[in-house]
Amino acid sequence: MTVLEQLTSQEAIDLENNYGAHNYHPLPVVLSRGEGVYVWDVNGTQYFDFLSAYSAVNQGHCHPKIVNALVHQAQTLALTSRAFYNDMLGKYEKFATEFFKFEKLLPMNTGAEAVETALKIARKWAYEVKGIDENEAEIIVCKNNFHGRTTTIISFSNDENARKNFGPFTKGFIKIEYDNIQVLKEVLESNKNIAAFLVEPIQGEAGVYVPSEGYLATAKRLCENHNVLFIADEVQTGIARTGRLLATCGNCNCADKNCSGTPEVKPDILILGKALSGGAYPVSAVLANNEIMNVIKPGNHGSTFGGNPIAAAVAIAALEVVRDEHLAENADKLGKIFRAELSEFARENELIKLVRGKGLLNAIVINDTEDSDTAWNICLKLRDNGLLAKPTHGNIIRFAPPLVMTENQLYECIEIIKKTITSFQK
Ligand code: IF1
Repeated sequence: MTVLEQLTSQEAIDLENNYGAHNYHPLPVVLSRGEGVYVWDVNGTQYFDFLSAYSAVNQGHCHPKIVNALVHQAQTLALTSRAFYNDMLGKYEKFATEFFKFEKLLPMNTGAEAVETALKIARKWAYEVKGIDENEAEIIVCKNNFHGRTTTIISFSNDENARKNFGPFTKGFIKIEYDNIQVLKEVLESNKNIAAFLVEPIQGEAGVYVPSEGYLATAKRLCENHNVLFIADEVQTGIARTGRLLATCGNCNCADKNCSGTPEVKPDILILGKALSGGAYPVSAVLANNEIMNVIKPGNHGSTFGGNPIAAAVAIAALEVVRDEHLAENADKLGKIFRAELSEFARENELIKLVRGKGLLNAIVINDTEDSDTAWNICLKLRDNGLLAKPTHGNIIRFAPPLVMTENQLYECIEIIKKTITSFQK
């Protein structure tokens, strides 16, 4: 068998089991092609993609504008390292900082790297600007967070699956309950060594938990009052996924051409990844204004691929697609239809406990025990019915299609979901 020979599903699965680390438990489907909202398996079966590579493919699979930018730059200049300047990075940094209304951008590759970068910036700012004693800085995080899988990040996770036997862990983090302003206020008032508060505007992996109205704005205001940096991890919620350019835009309407750029909650540090490249290439970024970002000096931080010319070209194209195809507006409109239709269906169907989300980041909570395999079995049946989705934790199924989906396609998918869940009627 040559590496380019077409595999059967089982051959592909066997190869991964035999030669790959077993760090995932994928749904049994072997994909070989993607375009827009569709993916196809090795047998040519077509599916609606309702995971979007965990919100990395917001612009749709293999978007021609993004792929063309990737191919052209790859044929021109792929990688220089940061030992030298290149003619793409500055253009990207200017474009992206103006796009998100910050003064500076630090380019990285994966979301976890960008989270680690934000933590380092916050700590350095705490020592050199706020004046906290060195090595005493604390960063507040939320229980049930997901920010990546590095050793420091799992140090403040409470997911035993992600933590067990990976110690010893990094110190300097205080875990509080998500969406609880009172406990955040108490920690800020009782501890002078707080550098920052790191939060997901919606807790994706935890099960698409949307916080109470005003939670993020009040949390930001409390941080301001205590000279603490508000860090928004928008790796999953950013880039139009929740119906706004950023989830921290809140009710501010990005579709308004006169967007003042002062969203409901302006983070001190913004973390982006995933759809920053439309899923075509690993691109992440940390954005902040000069007073914070200028604590970083040559030699403090970096990465071989961070800010490479291909990443720069792809990210510009990916953001232009978000803007020119009005993806935030579309996500807002289709998300409202999705939740209305499935909430109505839930009222007549005992298997669905509730539907929640924002924009096209939604989840259905299955009315079964946490350890039941009902959600998994529903996803297997959804696959058989032509739609790919996957449970987050236990009995919660995340539904996150590419933001380029049309209304007709959405209604077709809603019918597939309803038909599938009905077939599980006890
Ligand atoms: C996997 C989860 C989602 C993220 C937020 C940082 C990162 C992520 C809010 C790190 C990454 C990915 C990781 C991916 C599956 C997916 C995921 F299930 F793991 F938790 F989306 F919810 N901040 N999320 O969601 O970014 O380093 O992965 O580029 O690990 O399988 P990354």
